[in-house]
Amino acid sequence: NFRAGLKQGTILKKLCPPEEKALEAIMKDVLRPYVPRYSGVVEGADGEKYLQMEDLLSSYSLPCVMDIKMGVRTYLEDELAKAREKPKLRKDMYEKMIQIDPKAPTEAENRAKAVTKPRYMVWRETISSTATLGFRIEGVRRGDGTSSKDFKTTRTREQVLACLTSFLQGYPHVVSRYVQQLKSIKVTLEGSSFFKTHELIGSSLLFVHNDSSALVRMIDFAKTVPLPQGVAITHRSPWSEGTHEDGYLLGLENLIDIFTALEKV
Ligand code: 4IP
Ligand code: ADP
Ligand code: MN
Repeated sequence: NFRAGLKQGTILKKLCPPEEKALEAIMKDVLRPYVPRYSGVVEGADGEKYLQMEDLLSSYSLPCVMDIKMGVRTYLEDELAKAREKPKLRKDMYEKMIQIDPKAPTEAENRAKAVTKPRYMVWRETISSTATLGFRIEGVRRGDGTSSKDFKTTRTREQVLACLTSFLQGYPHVVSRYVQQLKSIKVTLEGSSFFKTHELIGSSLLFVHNDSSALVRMIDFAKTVPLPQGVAITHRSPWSEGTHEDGYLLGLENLIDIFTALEKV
């Protein structure tokens, strides 16, 4: 999905039209400083189209990196409607499900050896902290170069706190920088017309630090879409079908709360 950019300090991400539109709009919004600098669509050596954007790691040596997926919901309402109209059975998702919990599928799902995508996505939301805290840890890369995506069942506040403690181990000075930046992002989101008019699904906050600095940026707008005409959301209220609520601010507030608790230890 990613490759090195044509210009130094940039990367290329396979073009997806909603993400292209979102990045274009954000470049004219108050959110701009909190998103990788976007420099347009380019054609890769393979003839495919890519979004060229700032490589957030380029000025870091041995960076620690963490991807936190934001929101209480990870699939679009459109995906739900399509799955209802034309249920597509996903064997790969069934396999991923039984890897984690062999008892999770229903009898019918075991017979089909498959599940629908919304079924899998909702299950993932509830075994992780997504459904309750409005965010989940997706992956971590440590300063020694080792990485882990083994957070699928990290669900409670205490479990999240333990993962974050381990991520920040040895870098005590970065905690307050993360808290400050998360608070600035929150204030900026609350005044952003882009945020007011879009639902952000499956979008992440990327945390990057080393001995000397730390940054948080919003990434992954592949499933960030304009709200339908006449629909407004709080980004905080629980979702039910048709409301388009995403829980982004709920998650951000919980993250700020947990990072603030880490600041005090
Ligand atoms: C993945 O599940 C992630 O949710 C992906 O989101 C999602 O892609 C995949 O759907 C789904 O299988 P696991 O993390 O449990 O493996 P992301 O790309 O943000 O990581 P979408 O396209 O929905 O974001 P499929 O349909 O691509 O398999
Ligand atoms: P996908 O839509 O395939 O999930 P993402 O945009 O979420 O792709 O990016 C996947 C991973 O790539 C992130 O977790 C992060 O580690 C890395 N990444 C994404 N954007 C950037 C960026 N601008 N600079 C550096 N790393 C990035
Ligand atoms: Mn992603």
